[in-house]
Amino acid sequence: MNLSEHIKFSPKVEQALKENRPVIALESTIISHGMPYPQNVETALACENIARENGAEPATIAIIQGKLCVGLTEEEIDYLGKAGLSVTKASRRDIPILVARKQDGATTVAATMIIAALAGIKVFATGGIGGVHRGAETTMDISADLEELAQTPVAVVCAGAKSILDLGLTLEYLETKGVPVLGYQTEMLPAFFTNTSEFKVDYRMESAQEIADVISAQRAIGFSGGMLIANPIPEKYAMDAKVIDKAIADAVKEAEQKGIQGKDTTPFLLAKIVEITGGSSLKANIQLVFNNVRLASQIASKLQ
Ligand code: PSU
Ligand code: MN
Repeated sequence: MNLSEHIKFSPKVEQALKENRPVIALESTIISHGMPYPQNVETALACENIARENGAEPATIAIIQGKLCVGLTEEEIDYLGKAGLSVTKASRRDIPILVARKQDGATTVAATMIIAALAGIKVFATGGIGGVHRGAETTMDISADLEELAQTPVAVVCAGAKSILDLGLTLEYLETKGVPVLGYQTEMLPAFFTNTSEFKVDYRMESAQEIADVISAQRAIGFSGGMLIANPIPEKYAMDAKVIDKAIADAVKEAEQKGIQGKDTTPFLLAKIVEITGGSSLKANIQLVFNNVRLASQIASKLQ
């Protein structure tokens, strides 16, 4: 068996890659585990349109019946959205099992990076990455996304990190692993729902071209890792810091009380925050993802 038996490209993505046109990767855990139905499916389809409007072919990535799929049909996106938590949340460790068993998996940032890299896609847009969780000094809950950023050559555009994570420790971990953290038109790490935090990014970038040049340099000198591009939520969609901080603190407390662990932690917290904020966090979440898709598409276009 060789790799090509395991990867399946959609015709549009295959064509775009063949013609060396800009392509961006999109993940699928955000669809099944990151947002409720039907907003998850609407958002995923809207992201694909926004990528095309900005000159990039979208490749939404998931594992379907054991195939590493690069580019999904509308039916597949709808299936992942409807199935929700019943689909396996697939990170690096899960991929061989799902492939061997010919099962389905919604890919996390880590797994999406792996499949994007196999497909030759260099830029990936998401909402938030996993990171070092609050309390990780006792739980050791550190997302596999960080290890992937250290070793897989894909640039990930996100809206910073949610404060369900320990932002300071997440940045320390990325520094140790040698992952560049670039701020798009900001010196401060955005905190997902809000456009700033008390933490600094490594470098401020002014344009998509400047970011594309850093990616090209990373490849040219033969570095194997990825990089993180933090793109602040547009001001008009940003949430009130007090409101969202309280919602996150309450969600984290409830997760502890209920003994939520391991891969269930992030989806539990995401759903709880939507519930506590009466859906206003979901609106912000959707807009920041759109904003990231726009920037990722521009970067991919400049990389050509
Ligand atoms: N953060 C978000 N939304 C998400 C996720 C994280 O704001 O949907 C998802 C991403 O797929 C990310 C995964 O890769 O959760 C991280 O999960 P864990 O913390 O279990 O590694
Ligand atoms: Mn974890």
